[in-house]
Amino acid sequence: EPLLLDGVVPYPEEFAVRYRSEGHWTDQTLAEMLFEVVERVPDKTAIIADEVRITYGDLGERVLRFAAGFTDLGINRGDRVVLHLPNVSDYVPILFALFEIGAVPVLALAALRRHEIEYFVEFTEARAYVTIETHAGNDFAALARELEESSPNLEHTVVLATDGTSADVEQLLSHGALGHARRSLPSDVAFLQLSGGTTGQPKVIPHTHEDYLASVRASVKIGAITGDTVQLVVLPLCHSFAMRSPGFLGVLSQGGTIVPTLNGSPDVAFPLIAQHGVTDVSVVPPLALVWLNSSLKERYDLTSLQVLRVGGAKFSAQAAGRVRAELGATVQQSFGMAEGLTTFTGLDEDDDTITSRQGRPTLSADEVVVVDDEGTVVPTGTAGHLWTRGPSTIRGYYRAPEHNAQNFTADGFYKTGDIVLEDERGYLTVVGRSKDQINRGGEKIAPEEVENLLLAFDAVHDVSVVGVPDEMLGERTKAFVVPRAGGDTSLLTLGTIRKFLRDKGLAAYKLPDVVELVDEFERTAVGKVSKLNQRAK
Ligand code: J2J
Repeated sequence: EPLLLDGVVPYPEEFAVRYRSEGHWTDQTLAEMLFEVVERVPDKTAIIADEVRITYGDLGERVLRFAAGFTDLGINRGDRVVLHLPNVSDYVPILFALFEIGAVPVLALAALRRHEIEYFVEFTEARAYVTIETHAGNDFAALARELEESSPNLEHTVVLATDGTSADVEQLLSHGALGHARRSLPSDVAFLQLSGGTTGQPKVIPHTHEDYLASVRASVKIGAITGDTVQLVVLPLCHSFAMRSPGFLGVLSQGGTIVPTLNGSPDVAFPLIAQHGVTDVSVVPPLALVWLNSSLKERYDLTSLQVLRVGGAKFSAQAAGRVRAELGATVQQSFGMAEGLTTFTGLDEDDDTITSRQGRPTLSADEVVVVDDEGTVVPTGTAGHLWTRGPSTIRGYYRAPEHNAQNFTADGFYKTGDIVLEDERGYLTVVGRSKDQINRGGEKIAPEEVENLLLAFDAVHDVSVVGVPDEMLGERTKAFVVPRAGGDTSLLTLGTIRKFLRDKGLAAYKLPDVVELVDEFERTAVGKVSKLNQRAK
């Protein structure tokens, strides 16, 4: 019986039939993908984390022990479990344990805090919350206790230790191991991922096993992932780029090795590359620049590195052109979105394509159209809005009918909010954005979410949050604030505003970098705040 989660927009049957007959969707779940490899190469190293090597055999065993533990808690197929973890070694076993039992992990960035997590726990009606004691100075053990009090649907919290094993983990692992079996179907929702968002409340993205694996398998080929791949994972494991483009799922599907790390800075990443013979890594543009500009390049042997994949935000052609000479790796540009479509440049393409395009769609069944403001297709080579539909692109956000009506066309194309050019060969160049979102070096911020919180600040009359140009990050966040009449403007500093938002429990990367007080906002002809003009300032 298929799992029916209310609030999920299914793929129309005719598309499902086509995606299966064309081989994009196969009869496999994510858990089955892993256990096939566990059987085939039990002694190969799957994960290297904190000096510990975990073989595929050990990984399979740990997955099945966690699976027994979650089952004992009463977590079943279809139950949502918020997974709020940084790149620690148990991330992968816990994720696959949830896949194994058909539970639906809600993948939350470790950088998120109370404001966001509380919302996701409630919105998805999660039955369990899995986190780590502390991360980046945040006390998530305390957050777990708060959520237990405040969220009626939440029955269990599991808190990992920052070092070593926690009592919660020991308890979970104390139930023996399940046998691997089919407990969910390829068409089931496998997990919920969080969108970068454009609205006050972030949107939730449901992916099925078959839709996700279609993209994983195709990216593996384009990214040249094999059993010999050693992939350093510096991006958050829960992010789409890190998961499937080709990501750690791609590497695990081939029996390669992943090396998750909490920190991608050269002093941590370069020694890991040298020590473990890392061949492959995916990064956001600001980190690529830090690596390129680091003098530590000369100190460590980085010759094993074959592919530096860059995406999440626009990578300049100038920086891309430096990678081969300075890091000895081939650049693979990737443009993609958690909602679905991904594009890559090929590894053996000419330099112009590699440095100045963001790639072409991963799956032969990906449909891409570039349209003007009226929705009319524009000529090849002309900038326009990117709309897309395909075997790995969702048909709607979870439990969001009004938002879906605006962001998907009647025939199921997702309106990405990106402005692109498509060349004759089908390669895309990203030239801009129509959605109200800030891309702060690959980290996505919904201005409306920050604005809504700031409107509750006493001294604030009105606020508009925009991205302004930044050399390293591409964009940083600026808040234009109109003070309340007669209020004390000395209360409105960058420091007080950031503190206010921190106290509200907002993730640190969403805090404004700059604040400017203004008397009023420039308005467009129809009276809307002119964000376009603000972005130039
Ligand atoms: C310009 N903008 C880009 C790029 C993403 C692979 C790679 C990236 C993501 C990702 C992903 C860009 N140049 N190279 O999920 O699987 C902006 C666009 C896009 C939004 C999606 C993957 N690569 N972007 O970044 O869901 O605006 O996914 O719509 O985080 O990032 O962000 P996200």
